[in-house]
Amino acid sequence: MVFGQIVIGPAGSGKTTYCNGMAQFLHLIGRKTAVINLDPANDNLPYECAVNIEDLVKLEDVMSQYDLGPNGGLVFCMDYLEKNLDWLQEKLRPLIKDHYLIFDFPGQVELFTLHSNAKNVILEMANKWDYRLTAVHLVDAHLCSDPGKYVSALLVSLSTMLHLELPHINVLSKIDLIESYGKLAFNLDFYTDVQDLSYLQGYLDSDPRSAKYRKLTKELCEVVEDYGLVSFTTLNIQDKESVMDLLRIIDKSNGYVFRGIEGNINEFNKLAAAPTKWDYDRTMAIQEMYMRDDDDVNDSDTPR
Ligand SMILES: Nc1nc2c(ncn2[C@@H]2O[C@H](COP(=O)(O)OP(=O)(O)O)[C@@H](O)[C@H]2O)c(=O)[nH]1
Ligand SMILES: [Mg+2]
Repeated sequence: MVFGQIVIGPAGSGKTTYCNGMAQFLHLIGRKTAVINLDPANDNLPYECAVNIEDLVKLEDVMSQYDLGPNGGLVFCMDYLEKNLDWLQEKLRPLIKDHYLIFDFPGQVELFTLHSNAKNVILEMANKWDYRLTAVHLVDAHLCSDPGKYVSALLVSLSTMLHLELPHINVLSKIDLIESYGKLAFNLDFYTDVQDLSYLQGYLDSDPRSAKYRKLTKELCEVVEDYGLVSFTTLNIQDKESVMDLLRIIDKSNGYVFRGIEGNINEFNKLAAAPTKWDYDRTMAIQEMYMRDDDDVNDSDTPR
């Protein structure tokens, strides 16, 4: 079974840095990983990519040939990828045997809230090719420093979740820099848990510019709260603990954590109901045990 991550989020939110950091971390813990660059606007990739969309279509060529700007060019490139999915499938074929896949996607928000091309690429992988994928949606933690920007981050996160229909983790990236934007109006938990947005209202009212949009903001916050879907986890890509904590959540959401125990419904139920942190190391131990058993069986050629 193929497992992986779809890395998305606005331009500059840290996607490429994340793909590099996460791939290095996975390499350190012994998980064979391939990073696939599907963002034609990425240059100077910090990671060694196993597949690069540049080999299929180049943003510069598209922009000059069709007289498009960078945004239009990217939409074209995603359309082109959607029409050439067999190219992607062929490139991934040698990897899917034993690699965990990380996809670095473009940062144009409209690709994940509005257009269907990137979504169709992702759904083809998830539904037709049966890859188990989690969307890792990065949002720059800097947006917490301004209540208006925070509301926009909530809306983008919610729209992306509803649009993609995948297991989805929202991440406040670059959390190491959060202090550098001044003191936050609320504790960090307030921003990550998204529990009672009415407190934001009072804060927004104190700024005459945002007071003008009081009613609109209130309604938008109510939409986010009524769905009850958006919450965030935090990430400092330089910090191994932080990357590990995020990986635990991702592994549970796309089912990687249940790998190897499909046949054991009791074990499956226990793991599904347990808190993420607690069960992780135990799960890994169980998986290793099952895999060792499998190896023993295979080695001795005993019929199962
Ligand atoms: N301090 C800090 N900087 C980061 C982090 N992640 C990314 N960056 C920086 O943010 C900038 C944009 O990152 P990039 O990965 O290119 O974003 P992308 O456009 O979403 O792919 C780069 O200068 C990175 O070095 C982080 O966790 N902490
Ligand atoms: Mg990038």
